[in-house]
Amino acid sequence: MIHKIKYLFVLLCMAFSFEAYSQSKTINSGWQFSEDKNSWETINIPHTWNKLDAFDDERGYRRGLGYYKKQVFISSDEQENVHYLKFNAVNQEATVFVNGQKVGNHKGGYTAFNFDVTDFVEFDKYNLIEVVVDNSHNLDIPPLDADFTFYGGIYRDVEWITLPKQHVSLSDFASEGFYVNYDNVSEEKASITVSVILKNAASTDAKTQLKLSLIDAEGKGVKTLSENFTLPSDASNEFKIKISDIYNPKLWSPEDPYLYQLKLFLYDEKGSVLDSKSTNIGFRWAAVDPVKGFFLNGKPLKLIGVNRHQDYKGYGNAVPIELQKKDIELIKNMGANVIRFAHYPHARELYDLCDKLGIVVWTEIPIINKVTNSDAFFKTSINMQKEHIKQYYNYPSVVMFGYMNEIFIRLAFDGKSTEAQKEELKSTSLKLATQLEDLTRKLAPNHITVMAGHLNEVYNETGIADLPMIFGWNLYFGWYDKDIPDLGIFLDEQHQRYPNRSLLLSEYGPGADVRIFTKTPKKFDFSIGYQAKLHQSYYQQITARPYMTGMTAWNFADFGSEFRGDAIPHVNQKGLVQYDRTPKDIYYWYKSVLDKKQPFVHIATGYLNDLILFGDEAYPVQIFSNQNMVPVYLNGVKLNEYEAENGVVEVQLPLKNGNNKIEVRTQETHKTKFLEVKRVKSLDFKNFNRFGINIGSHFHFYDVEHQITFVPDQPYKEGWFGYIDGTAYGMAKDKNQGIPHNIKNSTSEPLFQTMLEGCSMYKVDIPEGTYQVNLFFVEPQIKPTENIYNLSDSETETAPKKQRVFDVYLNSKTMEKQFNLARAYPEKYGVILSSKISISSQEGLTINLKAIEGKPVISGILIEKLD
Ligand code: GCB
Repeated sequence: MIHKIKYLFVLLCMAFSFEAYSQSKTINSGWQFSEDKNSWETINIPHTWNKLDAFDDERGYRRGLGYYKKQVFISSDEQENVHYLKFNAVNQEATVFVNGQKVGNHKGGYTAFNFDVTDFVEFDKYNLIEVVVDNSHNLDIPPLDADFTFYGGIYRDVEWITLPKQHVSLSDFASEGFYVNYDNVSEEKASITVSVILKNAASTDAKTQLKLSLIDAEGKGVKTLSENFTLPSDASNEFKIKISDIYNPKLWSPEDPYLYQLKLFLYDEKGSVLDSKSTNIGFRWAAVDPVKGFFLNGKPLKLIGVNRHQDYKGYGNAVPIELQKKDIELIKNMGANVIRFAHYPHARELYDLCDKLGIVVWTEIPIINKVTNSDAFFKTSINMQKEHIKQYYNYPSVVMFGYMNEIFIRLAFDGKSTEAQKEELKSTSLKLATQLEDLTRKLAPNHITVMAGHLNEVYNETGIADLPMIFGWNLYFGWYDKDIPDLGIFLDEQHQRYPNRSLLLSEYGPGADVRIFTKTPKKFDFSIGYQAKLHQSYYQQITARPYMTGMTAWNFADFGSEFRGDAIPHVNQKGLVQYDRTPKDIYYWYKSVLDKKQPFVHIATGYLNDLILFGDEAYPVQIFSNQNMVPVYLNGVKLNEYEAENGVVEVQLPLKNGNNKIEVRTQETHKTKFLEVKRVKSLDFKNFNRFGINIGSHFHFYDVEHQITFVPDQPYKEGWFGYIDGTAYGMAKDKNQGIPHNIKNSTSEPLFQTMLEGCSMYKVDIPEGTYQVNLFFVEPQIKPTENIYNLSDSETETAPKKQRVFDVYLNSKTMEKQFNLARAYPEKYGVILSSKISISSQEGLTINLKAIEGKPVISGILIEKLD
């Protein structure tokens, strides 16, 4: 017993002595934050001041300054130590003060930085830390411009790190101070060389010992090495230790992410621990071949996965790390084997998780869309890439280091610059790319360098696409460009022209809103059906081409993009999961083709519900499965056993009126979905009392706000409903240009966005009765006809030159006279006119839009039967 207590005591002492040496603690709680230094609020890190305003037109997205302060007590027990203040990310420029004195400044919002604050600390006192954060547009800090929101704030952990005078350096671009190089890895044998930067902050030389242990996943020691180093005073020195002859190493791969641990201990002369570090070790080797694709451990591996942005609904970029880790689990669970952390380094904990779960990583810095021709921009970019590589170097999952995305996109859409200015921009971009490529190859000689470009010949012409080891194309055929099958045509042509270039499809995907579904998916309709169609085809096209190293879908999740408006304002909706990470159907389709471990079935009805079906019309539903044969039952009756191709079968379901039970039953799986349907023979309002039409559109829209699924539009059919004249507005062949985004006062964007223009008559054949009729309108001109909402101005000043003015009648009853959306409402304002009307027998409802000037528009109708 006494022996045991003694043992415990020794252990405790060891723990304490260890603690007294190197210690890192997060100081995230209870900071004071202010936008103006007048009123302060108490917040916790992670924090951003843009989590709400970037989604709210009324508040407006504030890019500017944010002030943070916090007091930290430092005891005189720590007087002999050195002190570091570490910020894991602050977007995008931070100036840090301790006790009123400036300790430093850092530019760049996605990498860590630290300051040695030893000389600023006052002991046995509260020390005041102040941070001025700036996320204003700054021409010297990348990204200058990009399709995501630049949330300002201290959004990753802040740490106070206390170290003995001799320690593993923290000053090499805020890295961990040691780097693992895999010199030689094969199935038989491996060796690693570890470079460690040891710092001695004391004014005398110090004798130390560095011990390295390699431990396998079962916790067994594989190799241990110790070396003695005398550290010269006031200096940092790099030492290299080689661990060789590791026989039959277990290899790391997505299938079997076997990890070893490397532990480093720095001891003083007496044998007490001064500092310790550890990292995952994954033995693997990666290679690319321009004809055969990507290889891991000598075997071909098609990289299939996603891009990820770090923000999350309701949090901006200040997302709790546990929530972020869920993303990586979801991605793995989908069957993906690669993540492109776009367009900037993400939290380091996630890379650790990629090591553990087995996901190959492409990581990059945010030099996007455009560069500035200034020394300062170059300097920040180079510094950022150094931080990036050094901080993320040791994760075995990190296979690819990148540094630029679509760097010529501004140039391509620039109508203003002269040819000379354009040439200058090209050569500046090329110059910076060359510097970054050289730097990356030098700092990370065992990694693969990457860059992504958009569909434009300029990447070939300038030769920029030949710099990296893999060139990523971001291709949106069937969305921004031409059609879905053009993907393969383009890639084959590129491969033929540049046979020595390794290619990856680094981005692709359409926007998709779970509220939108249709039997006839079309480009730019944001339907889940179109999303399925595009992804399914892209997957086939890429897997059929061995030269393609892989594909990463844009994007894992919907994300905030302040200037953008898809079917949800300020959100880019190309996610496979929603902004709150609820999977869209397509997520499950990927699982059905990528994850073969367990039998899997998904019935892709999404938010499809409360469908109104006319006559005997059937509705097509896709079923995703990794099984070959899919037996489908409807309401207990077997319809058929269908053969799944490319992970999918589409079944025309003869749904009955009421609740339908769709089942897929195999020996191993049983999936059920219920679908509520109203099957109608006429608009008799017998088994429904509300009826909504999404005018000008071919899709159903499930409207949360009005709690109804609007049916698609059609030309008038007797006994039903439809338009007599008019054309669908905005759904142009190629783009949704012209559709108003960010509709004010409503979340029913897709209802307002699609509309008929020039419709003078719309008929709905409803029986005798009293109804509430709601008509939906919005002025579709993005730049409305002149100045709109300025009622105080005189008529002559504001009178639009060209406008649309029309009278609205329900049957013969006037609903609105001289209706002028541009004149009477703010820009992009969703307007609802509502009126009660009694309809006599045989009369039906006719909406007459009588043009006075310009062409009338109408977006939707919702009719409710009152009695
Ligand atoms: C791209 C960009 C990405 C955008 C995406 C889109 O090519 O690289 O940042 O978000 O397109 O959705 O348009």
